[in-house]
Amino acid sequence: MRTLTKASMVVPAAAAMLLASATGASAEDRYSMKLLDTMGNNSGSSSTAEVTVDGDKMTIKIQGSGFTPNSPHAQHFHGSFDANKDFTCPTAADDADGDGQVNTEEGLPRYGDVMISLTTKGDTSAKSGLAVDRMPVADADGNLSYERTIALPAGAGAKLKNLHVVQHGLDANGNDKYDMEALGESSFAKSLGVDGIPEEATNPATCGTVSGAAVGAAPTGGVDTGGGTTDGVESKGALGAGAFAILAAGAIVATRRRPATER
Ligand SMILES: [Cu+2]
Repeated sequence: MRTLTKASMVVPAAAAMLLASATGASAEDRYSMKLLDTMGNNSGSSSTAEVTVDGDKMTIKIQGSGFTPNSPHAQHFHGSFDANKDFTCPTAADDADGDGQVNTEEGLPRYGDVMISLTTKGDTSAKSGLAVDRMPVADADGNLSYERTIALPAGAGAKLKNLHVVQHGLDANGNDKYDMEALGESSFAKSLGVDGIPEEATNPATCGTVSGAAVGAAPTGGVDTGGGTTDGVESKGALGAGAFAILAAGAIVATRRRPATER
């Protein structure tokens, strides 16, 4: 009788533990995000993202539409893991030169540096921020799908809600490709020593905060927005001139192909 009593006590305890883990007593956090053209860049792009954080492991799924077809779209978590530095998504107010596009440099003070590069394979650190050969490519209809599980830096999982996702690359003149005719050359790429990259390829297309916080709010830290313009991957120092090599090669191919397709 005594063993039976013990067994009957153990079973409910085990069941209770199972129930606890099934009802979210684990460290898993889920975020549903909308990635929108908060910049007013007329990208025509939008995405939904699902982020699941389990300790320092993150799974992110992105489903988007309205992207430049058959073209790579760099995408990153921007901001800072330091909760005191309050970066967020840019708005049209960040269009410093008033040309109707918040370009990469204009967005940086608002959205901060690259923290995680959402590549399709390999490295996901800030160093891969412009590894366009490992960024997702929109299909022929401009739809973009992405899913990856990423090991985060130690302690970063809990801080992910400080960040936001930015997807880059838009088609301002609606000709289904990145070209110079629309917005000219990317001054950002040029600052990295790579000529001939269309600004369309580098401008932000969508943005969404992990926390769901309102975009474009004034940074709570006053003027200290974290040095986003000086020490990150999208600043000059962290990238070699080869960062855009693949994109440059793609542009050359597109240029060469054009006469053939128009003939
Ligand atoms: Cu970015």
